[in-house]
Amino acid sequence: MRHTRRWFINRTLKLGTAGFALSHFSIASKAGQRFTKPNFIIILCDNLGYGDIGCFGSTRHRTPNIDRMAEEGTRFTDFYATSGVCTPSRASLMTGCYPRRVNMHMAKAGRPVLQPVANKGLHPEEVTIAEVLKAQGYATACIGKWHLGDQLPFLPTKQGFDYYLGIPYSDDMTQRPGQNWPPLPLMENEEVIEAPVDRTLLTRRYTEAAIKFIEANKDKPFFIYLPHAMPGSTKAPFASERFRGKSANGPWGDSVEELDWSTGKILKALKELDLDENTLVVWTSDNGAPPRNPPQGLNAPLAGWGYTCAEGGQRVPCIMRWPGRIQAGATCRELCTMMDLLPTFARLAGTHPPKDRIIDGHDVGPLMAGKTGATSPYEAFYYYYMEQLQAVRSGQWKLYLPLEAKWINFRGDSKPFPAELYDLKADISESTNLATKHPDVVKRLLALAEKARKDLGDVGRPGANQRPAGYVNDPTPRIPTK
Ligand SMILES: [Ca+2]
Repeated sequence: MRHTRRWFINRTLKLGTAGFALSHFSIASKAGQRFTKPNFIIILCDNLGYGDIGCFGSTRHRTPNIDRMAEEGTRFTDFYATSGVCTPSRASLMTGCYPRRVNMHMAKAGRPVLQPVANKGLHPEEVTIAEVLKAQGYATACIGKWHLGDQLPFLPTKQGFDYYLGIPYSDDMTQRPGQNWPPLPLMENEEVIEAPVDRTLLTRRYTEAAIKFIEANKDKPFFIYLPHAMPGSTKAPFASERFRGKSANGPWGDSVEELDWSTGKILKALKELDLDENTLVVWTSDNGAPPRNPPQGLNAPLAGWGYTCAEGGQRVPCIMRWPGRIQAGATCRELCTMMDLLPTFARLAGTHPPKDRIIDGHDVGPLMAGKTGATSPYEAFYYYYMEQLQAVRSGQWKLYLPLEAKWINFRGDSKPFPAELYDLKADISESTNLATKHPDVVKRLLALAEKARKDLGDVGRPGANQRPAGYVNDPTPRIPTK
């Protein structure tokens, strides 16, 4: 693994400006309207489970706005986050790469995600979705939870975002004894504007900021990345007074219902500003609902919990809506992932992903457009738990790899684990192990796993094509400057 203590500001973006054929979507506009590039909005919830919203089967949470979004768009039932935890997952979404590719698969030994004042962050030379789009003339905003480094060289403003508002890491990382963590900082661009921030107002404030950004940029292409803090990692998620105590599922349900309100407000703003038909909205989650006793979030019908390589940990609800371009009321059951957003958005914006490095994601335009016969671009999808490759999916089959020492927690404790093979098309809940019945399939998936080990690495084994994360020598806390 190549580590570097230096990062270089002189960035050579080999993005080019050549116009790409918009083969899957025609952007022909209404008579009288000028040709414009589409706007993009990614609404990313934190730890929201597969079964936490109505259109994915929840009967506990009232999510009429998200459900309407699904009726007006396409549901993706086999959409994956690349990790069961925040930092690696977000690194993938931003770069279109597996977490191990960009060395963001863990913070350090025993730590899956970055903590405040960490010396590590997404390497400034990595090219984010925001940078790809900014080069195409987009106004770009990140509003919410960043979690890819809280040091100045790693902030959203250094990764292609014109505007940032949010907490740079998890909102459960509040000041605590024995840590040099500052009071929970709400940042605007590179300044702390409030600390500790009132967490009950986060969803509302983020929503208002997103709408303000839409209004301010309605006449030019924009990209908003809206990684909400909720429901998140606190034992009792936060909601504003209007939603607090109102759901049938405690604080978790309250926060989900406020996220639904937020989604409705944003879609309404697009409609009122006549931007509906020129805006692609993607709604998803960074990983599955974590284990709680008693349970709060729900991943059903998927098995397992967030923070793991179970389907419940990494398969997340996803809805994409773009009236006239994405089929209304449709369901896509092909495997695709959060890594696909960068290549797909790049093409839709008339460009392409960086060509000087490996990008793992694919252009899934044909799936989004509901093209007849369009299939998943993935030969295999790899599930990593921190450093360890634990499972592989190819087509309908998911193999949990046989491991002499399978990591079972973040401390690196392990136990031997035999191969488990599931047919996800017939058995979404991973209930019947078919490993002994289909040795041929096991063999094929083991070979695919070996390909990943060579390329991306595994425990104690660097991959041939990993890239370094960024590091600083003297990390400082984010505190108010005045
Ligand atoms: Ca998360």
